[in-house]
Amino acid sequence: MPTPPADVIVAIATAPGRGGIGIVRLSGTDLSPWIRGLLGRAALPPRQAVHANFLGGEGAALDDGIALYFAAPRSYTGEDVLELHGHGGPAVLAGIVQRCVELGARLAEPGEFTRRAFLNDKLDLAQAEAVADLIDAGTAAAARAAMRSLSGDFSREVRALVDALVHLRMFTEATLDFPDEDVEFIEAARARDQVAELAARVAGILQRARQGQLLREGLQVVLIGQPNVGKSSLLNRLAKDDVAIVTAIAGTTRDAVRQQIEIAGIALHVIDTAGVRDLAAADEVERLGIARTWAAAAAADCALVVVDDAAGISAGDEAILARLPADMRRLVVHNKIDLSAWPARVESHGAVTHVHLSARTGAGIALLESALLQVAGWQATVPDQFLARERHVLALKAASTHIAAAGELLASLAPALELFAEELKLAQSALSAITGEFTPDDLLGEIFSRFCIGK
Ligand SMILES: Nc1nc2c(ncn2[C@@H]2O[C@H](COP(=O)(O)OP(=O)(O)O)[C@@H](O)[C@H]2O)c(=O)[nH]1
Ligand SMILES: [Mg+2]
Repeated sequence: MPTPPADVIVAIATAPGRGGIGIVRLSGTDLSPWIRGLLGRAALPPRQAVHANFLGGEGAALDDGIALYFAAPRSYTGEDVLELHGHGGPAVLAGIVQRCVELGARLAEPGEFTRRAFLNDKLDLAQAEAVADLIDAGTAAAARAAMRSLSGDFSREVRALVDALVHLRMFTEATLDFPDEDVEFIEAARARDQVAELAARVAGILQRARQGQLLREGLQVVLIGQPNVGKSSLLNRLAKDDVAIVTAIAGTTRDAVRQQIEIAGIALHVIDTAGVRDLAAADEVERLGIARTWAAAAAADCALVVVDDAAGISAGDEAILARLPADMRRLVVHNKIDLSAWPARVESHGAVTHVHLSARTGAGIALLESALLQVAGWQATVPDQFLARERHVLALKAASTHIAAAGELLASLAPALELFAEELKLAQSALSAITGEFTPDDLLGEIFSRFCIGK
């Protein structure tokens, strides 16, 4: 692991704008020039709030606040850290940062404090990512799952798997030196049982990570259908707010309206679109709106195709369904059941779920919400999700593929132990990438550049 750069970095750690307090944070190997220059003191006691003036170049006070000093390694970054808690105004904080730069500090890059924490082994890569995910979490459930990863639960499970793989590899490598004992090896190490157990553990973690990925990223849902079937009314009902204009005039919605809603902690990004109809009937604005409808549909994870319950699925609706990408998840919503007095209900026709409801009265909306969660792949029964990223899910999938391959090799009468050992090794390196044991520099750059400045 490379040694972290020793230069002193500085950034405003609090959100931009005005606030009760604002925090400027410095990190580096020796902060005494800043303690002297900014606070006029030779040293600060670690981990104690010290009330002080923050001094400008001429010795006049820029602000009056609290200084907190953390001596390495007991700090967020593992280096010496100085936090200046001042008044939360943009000009005040910019003045303090400016003074720090005059004293020789450099402006921190996004995520640089956390990157240093990672390089100094204060947290592993999955935990560092959880820091950013916790800050970005849009729902309470996502925040809880991020906290679980940040506290190291996810990393611990992954590490335990890596340890088990290493153990089995050691056994295998030792046997490889005595080629006649292959079969005894399998018996002695209970290798088949061990591989089966590893496969089950990876599958369990993968399931929890998949759910966490859904929590983190949510689902893009597009409302699509013919004019006047009630798409905008349905959006308003789901959002519990009047976000889209509703009228009895066909062609009211011109531009796509986006709204984030939350169901059981999952963020759904719902897009209401212009109704799809014969282009000859539409004016130019509506034609452009219809083009946007198809663009939005192409980018979504799931389509809610809305139809009029009394009319049923018309030829126009069939055409819309046929034009959706073949692999796109879809639900058909039969709206306006209040007019026909049919009860709200869910029906499955083949692989497609149909929900009969009324956007006007709200009857059947709860059925639609649970159908949406089901289409999204949400399993409320999976406990303790880890707020995982695509990267983690892919690594877990790779590990599970290699463990399965290892299991198949063992199934043969004369197993090829070299290949078996190789599969175990590949599974191990896939898992190690999650916690960052073997992580290329460009991946680190990519991960930390997405952080906010000051974290
Ligand atoms: N009776 C009844 N009318 C509805 C319902 N949903 C929407 N509407 C009416 O249908 C018309 C078109 O609704 P709108 O949401 O603008 O449809 P869109 O063109 O698909 O977005 C409006 O007059 C709505 O009040 C419903 O569930 N029941
Ligand atoms: Mg509309």
